[in-house]
Amino acid sequence: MSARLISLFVGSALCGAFLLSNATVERGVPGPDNVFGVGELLLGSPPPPDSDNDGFDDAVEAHVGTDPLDACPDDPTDDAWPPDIVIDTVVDIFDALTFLPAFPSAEGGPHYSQRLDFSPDGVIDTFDAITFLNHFPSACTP
Ligand SMILES: [Ca+2]
Ligand SMILES: [Ca+2]
Ligand SMILES: [Ca+2]
Repeated sequence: MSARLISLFVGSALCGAFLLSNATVERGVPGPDNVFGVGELLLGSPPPPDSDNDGFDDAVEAHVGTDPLDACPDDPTDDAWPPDIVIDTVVDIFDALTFLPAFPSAEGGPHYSQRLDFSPDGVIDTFDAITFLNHFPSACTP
């Protein structure tokens, strides 16, 4: 088998694996002879919108209460970037010290804060901590 054939085979196998894991085949409506003539291949679902491109979906920002159209605060009252809990354009030890008392906690509990529930599910757990740590330390420019 030539290198070109091997390359073609591997490429086809990878493409097949991708299609099996991501594709949906919509066959459409069968015709009068019960044969599907036209179909549509859908490759996965599009990512949820992140209008300000700050790494947090609009839905997440709506949940935590930050501005989904602003990636970085302009002043200390402009809550725009989810991990910047103490609003000052940097994610640093002060943000971490604000996050930690809420970890772990659940909605209804004394330490829970929806502002810190970065993976919106009513609990502040490892997933929220990982999301915060993915941005610690970092900074943004208004
Ligand atoms: Ca966003
Ligand atoms: Ca901060
Ligand atoms: Ca959560």
